[in-house]
Formats: sequence, C-alpha cells, structure tokens
Amino acid sequence: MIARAPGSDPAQDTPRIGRPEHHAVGVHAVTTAVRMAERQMGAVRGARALLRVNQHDGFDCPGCAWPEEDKVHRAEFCENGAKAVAEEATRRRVTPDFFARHSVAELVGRSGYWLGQQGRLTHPMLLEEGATHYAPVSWGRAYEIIGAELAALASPDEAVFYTSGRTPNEPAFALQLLARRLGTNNLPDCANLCHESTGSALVETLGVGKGSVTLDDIHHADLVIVAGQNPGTNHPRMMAALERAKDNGGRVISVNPLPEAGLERFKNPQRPRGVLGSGTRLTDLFLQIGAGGDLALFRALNGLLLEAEDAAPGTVVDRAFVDEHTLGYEAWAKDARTTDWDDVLAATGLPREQIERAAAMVLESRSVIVCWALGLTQHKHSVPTLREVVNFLLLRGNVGRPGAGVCPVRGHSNVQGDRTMGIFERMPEAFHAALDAEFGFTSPRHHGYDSVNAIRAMRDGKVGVFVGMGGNFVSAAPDTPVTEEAVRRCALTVQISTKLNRSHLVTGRRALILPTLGRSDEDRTEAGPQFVTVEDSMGRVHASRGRLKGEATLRSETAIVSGIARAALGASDDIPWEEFAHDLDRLRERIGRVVPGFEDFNARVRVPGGFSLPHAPRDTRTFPTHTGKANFTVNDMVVPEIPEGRLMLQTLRSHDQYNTTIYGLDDRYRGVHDGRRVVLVNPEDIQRLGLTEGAYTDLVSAWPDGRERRAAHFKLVAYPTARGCAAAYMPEATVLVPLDHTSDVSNTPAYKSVLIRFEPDSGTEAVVVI
Ligand SMILES: Nc1nc2c(c(=O)[nH]1)N[C@H]1C(S)=C(S)[C@@H](COP(=O)(O)OP(=O)(O)OC[C@H]3O[C@@H](n4cnc5c(=O)[nH]c(N)nc54)[C@H](O)[C@@H]3O)O[C@H]1N2
Ligand SMILES: Nc1nc2c(c(=O)[nH]1)N[C@H]1C(S)=C(S)[C@@H](COP(=O)(O)OP(=O)(O)OC[C@H]3O[C@@H](n4cnc5c(=O)[nH]c(N)nc54)[C@H](O)[C@@H]3O)O[C@H]1N2
Ligand SMILES: [Mo]
Repeated sequence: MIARAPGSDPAQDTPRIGRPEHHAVGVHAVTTAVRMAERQMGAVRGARALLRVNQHDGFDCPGCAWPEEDKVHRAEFCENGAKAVAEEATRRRVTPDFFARHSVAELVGRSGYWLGQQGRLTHPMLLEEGATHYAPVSWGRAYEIIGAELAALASPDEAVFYTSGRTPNEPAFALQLLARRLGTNNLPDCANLCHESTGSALVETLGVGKGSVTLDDIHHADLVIVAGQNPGTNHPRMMAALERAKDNGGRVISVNPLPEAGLERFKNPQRPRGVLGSGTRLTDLFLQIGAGGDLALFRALNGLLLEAEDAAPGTVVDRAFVDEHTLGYEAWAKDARTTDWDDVLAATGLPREQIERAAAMVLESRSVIVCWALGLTQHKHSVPTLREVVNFLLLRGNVGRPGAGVCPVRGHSNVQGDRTMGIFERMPEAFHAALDAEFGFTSPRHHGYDSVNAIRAMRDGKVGVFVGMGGNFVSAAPDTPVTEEAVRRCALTVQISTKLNRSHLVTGRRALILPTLGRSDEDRTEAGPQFVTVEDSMGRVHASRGRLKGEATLRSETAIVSGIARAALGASDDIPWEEFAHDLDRLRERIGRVVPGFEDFNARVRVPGGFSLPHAPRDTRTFPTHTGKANFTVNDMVVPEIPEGRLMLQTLRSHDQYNTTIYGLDDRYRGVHDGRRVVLVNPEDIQRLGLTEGAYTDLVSAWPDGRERRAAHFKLVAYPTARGCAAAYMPEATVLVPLDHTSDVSNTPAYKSVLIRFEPDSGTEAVVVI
C-alpha cells in the first residue's frame, strides 16, 4: 500500500515559477474568487452564499478570525473568505455510494487535495475492524458504538476529544461538558498547534491570553508592527484595517523573512485607486529578519529605547504607567542594557541601521501596536520572544490605551471562542468551580493532554477512543508518520466533519465518520431556526445564521455531541442533552452562568454586532496575573544556529489552501503556479550550497532521536527569502517536523524552525508518508 503525502498528488504537481507579485487583492482576486464559487456552488447558490457572509442576519465567514468592520465598511470583499465558503457550500457530495466504490486502502493513497474536492459528506459511516470499506450506519447505532467504547475504557483519561477552531461556541461548550462529565480534561485543540505560545506569554505577563486591541485601535495607531504574519493570504481583511491606519497617518513596520506581497501594497477593490490605480503602500519599513531572530530584534529595540531614556531621562519610558501597573522593571532594564550587538546582528541578519531606524520610528509614535501570528508562535523560543514583545509595549505604556496594545491574530474563525468555552486541557479553577455549581457534579482537576501529548499517549498505547470535532488531526499534527502510527493504535476514532480528509482514512481499529452542518447551512429544529455564536480575534461575540439548505441527513455539531453524551452517560444522566440539541438558547443560558462575560447571553447576542468580552488590561489597566501587576520578564538572548550545509526551514501556507484543505495548486502572490512541492531558498544560499535552481531535491531533517525525516521531490526555487532560511508548504513538508521539537512552555510544534539539508531527488515514487 502506498500512502501518498497529505497535500497534492506528486505525480500531478509540476510547479511553474513566475515572478512574485508586489501587491495583494485588486480586481484579479475578485474574479478568481467568483470563478471558484461558481465552480463549487453554481451561480445562484454561489451569489446567495457570498452575499450572506459577515452580514448581521447571515453567517460568520468560516475563513479567519479577523473581526468585521463596522456597518459602514461591512461589504468587505475577501478572496480567501469566498474560497472558504465555496469549499463548504459546494454542491459536490460524498455519499454511501462513493464509499462503496472506493476502499479505504485506495482512498488513503489519494492526495488530500483530491479528497477535499470530492464534496460534502452526507451520511454517518462506519469502518468495522478488518473491513475494507466504510458502510452506512444509523445515527443511533453510531452513538451506541461510541458509548460502548467509552464505557469499555479502563479510565476516562483513555479518551481524547480534539477540537478544530471552526466549531462555534455552543457545541464547543457541550463537548467540554461531555469530556469533563466523563471525567477527563483531555481536550486538545488546534490552538495547541497554533497560538498556544501567545496564551502562555500573555497570561504570565498581562494576565489575559487574548489580544488587547480593537479594530478602532488599529485604525488610530501611530505605528503598527506586523511580525511573523502573511495577512495578504491568511487575514486579507486585515489589509483594509492597515489601509485605514495609513489613511489616518499611521505607519507600518513589517518583520518577516519573506517579502509578502500583501504587506507591500494593497489594492482595495472597494476603492477607485485600488481598482484603477496602484493601491496603498502598506509597509514603511521592511525588516527582512532571519528565522527565529525576533527575540533578538525586540531585545535590541528595547536596549535602544533605554539608551534614549538615559540620554533624555523622563522622555521615553512611561514612568507613571511602569510604577503604577508593572513589576520587575528594574531587573529587566538592567539585563536589557547588556544586549550584545554581535548577537543581535547574527540572530536577526539585519543591518544595525535598520534596527536603529525602527527604534526611531517607535520614538516618534505615541501609540504602538504589535500584531503577530505563526512566524512568532511556532519556534522553540516563542514564549520568551512574545514576553519580550510585551516588555517592549509595557516600557512606553502601550497597553490599555487607544491605538496601542498586543494584537495576536488568530487563525480559525472561532479558535478563540472555543478556548473561552473551556476547550483546554488545563482550565483555571474558577471555570471548574462554576461548571460544577451549574451542573451539579465535580469535574476532574488533573490536567489533560494537549495535542502533542495526546499523540505521545496514543503512541504509547494509552488512548482507546479519539474523537475529532472538526479538523484533520493526522495532517495538521507534526511528524506525520509518527502521528499516523499513533492514531492507528486507538480502538476507535471518530471524526465529526463536513469534508472528507486523511483523518477519515488513517484510523483506529474501528472508525466512524459523523457528517455535520457547517457555518453556511441552515439548522432548523422543532424549536425553530437556530443560530450559533462565535468570538473573533478581538474578543467580540456575535451570532452566525446559516441560510443554505443542507442535506437532511446531516446533524448539527451540538446535536452530535448530545447524541454521544446520552449514549455514553446513559438515560439517568440529568444534563438535558436533548434539549440543548434542539434549542441552543437553553444551552446559552447555561453558558451565561458559567463563562465570565456571557451574562444575559441570549439577549446580548441578539443585538446586531453582538457584544465585547471584558478584557481587564484593555478596559481598566488592571492585570490579573499571579502578581496582580503586569510583569516585565528577563528573556535570555537566543541566536539561532544554522550549521554549515543546513538551512532553517519554515512550513507555511500557500495562497490556495486553508490549513490542510487545498483549494488549488497556485500561490499567486509568490509566483508559484500548478504545483506545491517547492522549496523557496535565497539565490546566494543555492549557490553557496552547490545546488541547482529549478532542480528537484529531497529535504532531510535530522533530530537527536536518530530518526531521519525525508520529504522527497521538492523543486528548488530561487526566492528572495532571508539568507539561511527556506520555506515549504504544509502539510507536504510536515513530515520533517519532529514530534518532540516544540516550543518551551507552550509545547507548540516548532513548525517554523526545522533544520534541513539537501540530498539528491528520490523521485515522485518516494513521496510516501508511511
Ligand atoms: N486563506 C487562509 N487563511 C487562513 C489560513 C489558511 O490556511 N488559509 N489558516 C488560518 C490559521 S489556522 C492560522 S493560524 C492563520 C495563519 O496565518 P500566518 O501566521 O500568516 O500563516 P503562515 O502561512 O504560517 O505564515 C507565517 C508567516 O510568518 C513568517 N515567518 C516565519 N518564520 C518567521 C520568523 O522567525 N520571524 C518572523 N518575523 N516571521 C516569520 C512567514 O514568512 C509567513 O509570512 O491563518 C488563518 N487564515
Ligand atoms: N507544518 C505545519 N503544520 C501545521 C501548521 C503550520 O504552520 N505548519 N499550522 C497549524 C495550525 S496554526 C493549525 S490551526 C492546525 C489546523 O488543524 P485543523 O484545524 O485540525 O485542520 P484543518 O485543515 O483546518 O481542518 C480541515 C477539516 O475540518 C473539517 N471542517 C471544516 N469545517 C467544519 C465545520 O464547520 N465543522 C466540523 N465539525 N468540521 C469542519 C473538514 O472536514 C476539513 O477537512 O494545523 C497546524 N499544522
Ligand atoms: Mo491556526
């Protein structure tokens, strides 16, 4: 059996390399999106779906977590939002007949791209132990099987419930309630693979693991630093917010090993100069940093700010804020003054003048915001890097006042909400206490598994049942073959999904597929039409109403959790699971009594635009940390070491994918077409390493466990990335990321810093995962 890589089919992956673009969006983006919508949905359904995205009475875009603009700017167009909707609202179907025609052995040899293109799942399906094909199963029987497998576990901690961040608040709350009622905190989620480092750093330093700014703050900031993020592809609506900041006289510094088109220039299709003219230049200063150099950069900036303070005391540091609201300043400042410039230059690869220019821009700005995404969160030293970002902001009082603050830009559209609802392996005691009081039981207090620890436990035979609430765990997690072997050791794997993916084919001894309604689908129950709620990256909660007619055989995510819960907990369990499934208002009443900030939830979420969750540092400059103040922290310098003959590889997204979902084979802004198996390398590195531009090569990573990881057959592309760095797409390159290579503290896989070397191409047939 050949198991192909999880992304594109290598035999049909023939990249053509053109020139990278220097602006994002424009009219081309609109036509690309409309064409894709028509292909998947047909013209009428396509138009109906796209007109409902992010409207008051419509559904929340299933794309990213960037917040919506106010009413005036509401009709925002987003190419990748349109693609996400088209992918979900497609008319193509994966029916029981499809599973009768294709064996699991055949399907597991298909690419992730092909699987996704087959359409929406329609019926619950069961793969019996030893069976070659999935067969249809009734909902009732499916629940019975899960209930029996859960009951057979020696301990509830042998069950794992994974959540992907598209799941709305209500089913997320129901799922954590089910897990805790069973007696486990094994609630890993995609945030463990994504922004966990953000949560770890912000909780320790500011007391709240979420961003402290609103859209209005971005619009009115004097300076926005965008570090480790590619908004042109992953958060396209963010470009409109940056454009408004520029309109208001603000400036932008971008920090990235890659010159990303979306940060260079934005052609807003809603504006004449975006359609006919050259658009808006977004970046004023581009710092082309070496991978993992950000800690050194922020240490250097802090050192320069302190120097400026020493030269003109009382003019740089916000002493009043520091004295009243923070702890640890003196010890931190003493250490920051010792920053060694040789280290800074080696770690960042930047000329000193550029860092000095950036520091000057900071000094010229009263209000500063730092935005970041995975380029800062997925390194071994991500948590200290983000703590240093916080030091940088605290120093000048840039937290909790207009136009200033921390802005981690989340990924999945409700990943932040899921966490708020209790999807976390170690919720604080106050949450447990409120849950227990509301539901009359004692929830377990011992910590559960995060995503990486769940894989380790599965690998070690400690997990019997794995339930995936959305997502594609086997392709999203690191170290693909290790993860796949681990998952295969479970007795039962259950996937609650909208679309077919590799996690339906790499399974436990038995497997279930439970097809569910998506964001765009209407959910009508005996209690009438239902809506769900989501929380965006800036802590605003609002309603989302699907309007498209889905297949009658599908169930909502909440209904599925409720069915599993009843089967697992029995008729005598006094939580009204059935009522929750029929009437989400009943569930919201309970959420309102458990989760802080959700009081009177049903009424407040019905107000157009929803409501904002409280955020103490933003609202009142209070910091609910362990010390009761905002904490300065000392973070030792890290100079990433790249031995001779190696490069530091980051695994990232193309413009035509949503995580493991591949929309197409183009990465238009980077000039890559018709293929994904490319590795982007600086031309000087190509020459220095004796490689040949355009040739195919294997990528090999070694790790102290002695296991050599190989990703075969990547086309070498000369690209203006920072020297010493390379880039390739996930999930094709994920096989190179060792399971144990994670961020300190947060345990997030270090997907952005894998040391690789190059070996001769082994050809397409070698592109196997197992
Ligand atoms: N269309 C679309 N939208 C998406 C997604 C998608 O796949 N497709 N995924 C969603 C999800 S779940 C997430 S989490 C977000 C991800 O959003 P991003 O974080 O923008 O995603 P990546 O493609 O991983 O890009 C990482 C960026 O960080 C840069 N980078 C890498 N290493 C470093 C470093 O050491 N320092 C600095 N300063 N920069 C670095 C890379 O060059 C790249 O620009 O997007 C969300 N939105
Ligand atoms: N190498 C590498 N790996 C990475 C990353 C990286 O940068 N590099 N990034 C990591 C990050 S940031 C993340 S967030 C993870 C993403 O990890 P996941 O969230 O696990 O993966 P996705 O690819 O977003 O999941 C796609 C699947 O979700 C299901 N789905 C879609 N919509 C719905 C819905 O409404 N309900 C339900 N129940 N199911 C739905 C569909 O079946 C679809 O196939 O990947 C991580 N993996
Ligand atoms: Mo993510």
